Amino acid sequence: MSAFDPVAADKFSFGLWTVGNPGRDPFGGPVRPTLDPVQLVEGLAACGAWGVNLHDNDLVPFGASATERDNIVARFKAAVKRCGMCVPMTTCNLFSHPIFKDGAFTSNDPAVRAFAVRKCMDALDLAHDLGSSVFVFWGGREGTEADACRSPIVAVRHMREALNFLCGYVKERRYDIVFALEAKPNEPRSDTYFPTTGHMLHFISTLQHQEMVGVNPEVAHETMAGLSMVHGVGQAMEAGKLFHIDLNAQKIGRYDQDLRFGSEDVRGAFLLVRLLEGSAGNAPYTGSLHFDAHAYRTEDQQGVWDFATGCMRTYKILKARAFAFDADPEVRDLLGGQGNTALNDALAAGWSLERGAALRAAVIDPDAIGAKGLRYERLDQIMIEHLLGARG
Ligand code: GLT
Ligand code: MN
Ligand code: MN
Repeated sequence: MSAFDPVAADKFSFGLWTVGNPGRDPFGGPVRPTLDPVQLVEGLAACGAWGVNLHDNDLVPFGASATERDNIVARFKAAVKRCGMCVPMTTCNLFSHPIFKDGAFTSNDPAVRAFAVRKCMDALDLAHDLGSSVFVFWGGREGTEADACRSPIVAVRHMREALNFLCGYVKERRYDIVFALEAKPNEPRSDTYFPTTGHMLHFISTLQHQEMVGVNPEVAHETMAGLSMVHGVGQAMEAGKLFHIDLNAQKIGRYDQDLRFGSEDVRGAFLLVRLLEGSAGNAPYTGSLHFDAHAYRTEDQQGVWDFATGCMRTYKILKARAFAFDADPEVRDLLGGQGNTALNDALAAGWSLERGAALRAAVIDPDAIGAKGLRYERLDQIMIEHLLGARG
């Protein structure tokens, strides 16, 4: 067994919709057979994944009777148990059925909003039944083309009402579940409400039970918005709001590609893993590491398992590279020396008359500081050399 082979302690998970993606795209139909959820669980277990995540309708078809549902769920739970896996996250499909064509929680029609909330209540029951501790909300249809159709102010209010309602449901049922909100700037809608993780973070602070709501940033979605995933995730971690993460890869300026983790922007992936693992000294993220990606359309089922294995191996290789980088004596030297610690402590302690006076009295030479090189060229080159395997 190689050091980069996945083990349960890594907490790697995949959605049924990821390894089960048959390769359909807007220009062509499926290129792979649709596998049964039980086959997908078995395949994931064979690859060494720890968890399997799902939408309600990835498992239970829309409109199934209660008996059908119970039989499907019982069979699936038995497979998960037999394979030694778990279902760390469940979510609700609020985007496929035509009723959601103009949004779910933000639809103008109260009947659509009620239907969406009710569907989530059922999906939360399923999440509890499967033992999930996180419930993701991805509002794929919460947006517009004809923007005159609704005020964005009203859309935000309706979104808040739905989430407050569902937080109330979870509390009433005493489910041990938290919510994670996933942003995306566009696709399938022309413009999505709450387009970035930053928008979500502020919105969460306006909710009734904000302590049970965090974010689920996705590499592809932040990249589509032209933003730094690492910075967004860092802000979420600092706020104690990184409840889940969707790992994949994406080229800038493209449709949502959901590529194999680390297959594009390797340095972005490296910096993300470094942050999540805390190799630079920050508190690490301890939740599950979910891959929301799918195999190229060129692949058959074996290629899908190659893809899944690749996501996990690349994560572990980057993790080893991150720790090697942060342990490198030259890196420690370059990042060491935090400057004037008295000023640092005064700023951290906050305003007081005394500290205000101390700041005014401190000897600070702006020209000397401005003239000094920071040696980031060297730092970045060392990082590249670690990444390319030429060092450490
Ligand atoms: C869909 C979307 C993803 C979301 C999933 C959860 S479904 O595949 O593209 O980004 O995370 O609803
Ligand atoms: Mn996602
Ligand atoms: Mn995506």
